[in-house]
This record gives sequence, C-alpha cells and structure tokens, in this order.
Amino acid sequence: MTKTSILAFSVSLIALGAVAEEEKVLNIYNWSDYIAEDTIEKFTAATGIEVTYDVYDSNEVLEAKLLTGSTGYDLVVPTGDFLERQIAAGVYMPLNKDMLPNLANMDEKLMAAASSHDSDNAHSVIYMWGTTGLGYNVAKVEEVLGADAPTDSWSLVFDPANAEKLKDCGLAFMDAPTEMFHAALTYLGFDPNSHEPAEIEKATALMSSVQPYIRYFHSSQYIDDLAAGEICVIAGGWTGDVYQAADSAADGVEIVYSIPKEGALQWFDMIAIPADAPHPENAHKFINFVMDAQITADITNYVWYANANEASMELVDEEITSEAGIFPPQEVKDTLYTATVKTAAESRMINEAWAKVKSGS
Ligand code: N2P
Repeated sequence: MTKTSILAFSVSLIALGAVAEEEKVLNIYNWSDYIAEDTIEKFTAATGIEVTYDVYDSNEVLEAKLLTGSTGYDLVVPTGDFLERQIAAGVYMPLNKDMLPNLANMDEKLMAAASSHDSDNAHSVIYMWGTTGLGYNVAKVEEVLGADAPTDSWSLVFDPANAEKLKDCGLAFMDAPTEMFHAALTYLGFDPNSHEPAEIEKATALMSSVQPYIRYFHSSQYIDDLAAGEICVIAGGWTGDVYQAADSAADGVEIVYSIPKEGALQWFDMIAIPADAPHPENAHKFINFVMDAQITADITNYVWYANANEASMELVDEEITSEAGIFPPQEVKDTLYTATVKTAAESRMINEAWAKVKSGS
C-alpha cells in the first residue's frame, strides 16, 4: 500500500468504527421522577446498551451545563422554550428520522404545536407534557382557610393574607424562576410572557411580599413532603409530580392538583441529543424505544404525566386518562398559555429578580 492508500484505509476504518461499533453505552440526563421503574432495564435487555441515568429538576441548571458543553450526555429533556433557545445556540444535532420509525405513533397535532419551538421537529420529540399549577392537601388547607379556600386561584399563594395562614402547615414554592414569574404575571393580569421591566418588578414585589411565609424553594422535594403531610401547598407544582404525591400519600390524606382559573402554563418536555453527544446512535435507539406505544404508556402510568403518543393512549390507565388535571377539557385548555422564548438578557433579568425574591431582599 502507498502512504496515501494506507491513510485512506485507516480513515475509512475509523468512519466505519464510529458508525458500526459505537460502544454499548448511553448517558441520559432527565428530570427526576420522570420514567417508569423498568424502562431502562427493558431498554438494556432489548439492545445490550448500558445506561447511566442522571437527574435534575431545573431547566436553568440543565441549560447552564449544556451551554458550557462537553457534558458527556447523549440525551437530555429540556422544556420547549428552553430547547428553542438552545437550538439557536447550536446545542443539538438534527435527528436522523430514518432511525425513528416509531415517530409514526406520535400525535400529529401535539408535535405540530411543539414545532413552534423546533421547526419541523428537526431536533426533538415530545417526551411528556403537562401544566404548572397548584398542589394542595385538601384537609389542611380547609383547616386554615375554610371550606371556600380559593384552591382554584393563584390567590391561594400570592395573596399575602392566604399565604400567611398557610405558613404553619407548609407553603412551598418551586425553584423555577421562569415559571414562577409566568404565574405571578398571570395573577397580576399581565401577559405571562411579559418581559417589561416594570411588570417584572411588580411580580417581584408580589412574590417578595409572600416570601416570609414560604417554607422552602425547591422543585422536587414537594412530592414526598405533600405525601407525608409535611407541607400543605406547592405553588407552581407540575401535574404528574402532584399526582405522584397524591398516589403515594398515606390513607386518608387527599392531595389534589388544580389548574388556576386565571390561567396556567402548558409545557412540552422534549427529548433531544446534544451536538457533542458521544453515543448519538444509541441515543436514537433510545428515542425510538420510548416512542413505542407500550413503553410510553408504561411511563405515563407510572409518572402520571400526559404523553404525546397517540398509539399509546389505549394502553394508558383510565384513572389517568379520566383526570381533568392531566388531560384538561377544552374549556380549561382555553385558559392555558405556552411560554415564548426569552433572550439571554431577559432571562438574566428574571433570574436576578428571582434571587431577590428568594433572599427576601
Ligand atoms: C418531572 C418534572 C417534569 C416537569 N418530575 C418539568 N417540565
């Protein structure tokens, strides 16, 4: 062989190796409490691919890692508005749809809705979707606020008179700045997606006024604490997480998820492959695997989140499909809004305002 042909030979071997012999490893970074107990086990049994599975409970945390790069993750699950900004920053690789035959199972309308964040769904597939509302302990809230407590309104947590009364039974707020600002702006009658400094300031003042009554800011601790009666209200709770608390609560403890009448955020969590993912082929295999009707139904049946897989719906338990909090009727859907993408400067303003709220300054 000449030098050039040796070089060409080894280059083609490397190319082949990259495609045909990806090591049987996959690194997933997903939200906590967001997968069925046996999903990973079944994927490994079907493919021989060993999975490392890490969790987070914050889009902001995920984004900070992704923007730094070289996370080593092959799959991540940002929410649509965050994904949109990350796509613009070059964080994701386009999907190879030839490797995703189960895309045929997906609900076309929901995928079209999600394409507002990712044109032609080129980089992502809906993993689960839900809303950001209120979770509460029926008996404890009635005890402190009476039978006509406004559990269908953001005033439950943003009216200082109510928040003060909830202090002792435990009022928790999500540590999710973007979503908490959406909620506070909605309660004040502003556009939930407003980034007008004057309106953000009013929302900051509103949340600061109830800050002394908040036991903690955290976005996943509330599942166990609601179930155990350690807190009585979570403001900004996510659908399935509140239902998981309800499902695991002790006998006689009733936990309810409510979509406030003033409006709430509907979001899509999207599964996507970072551009520098070390195992993109395995990542495609996993995406296709979770789009299997039975696998995705198993996840919904375990985590109580709606999915966007039309073929799975007949396999989802009726106790879930019949829940108006998970699959809202049209009149409730009409009150939901979606998040529009924020610029880095707008997010900075919101994050700084949030730091003020949390510190009580
Ligand atoms: C799962 C939380 C996912 C909802 N625990 C956040 N979009």
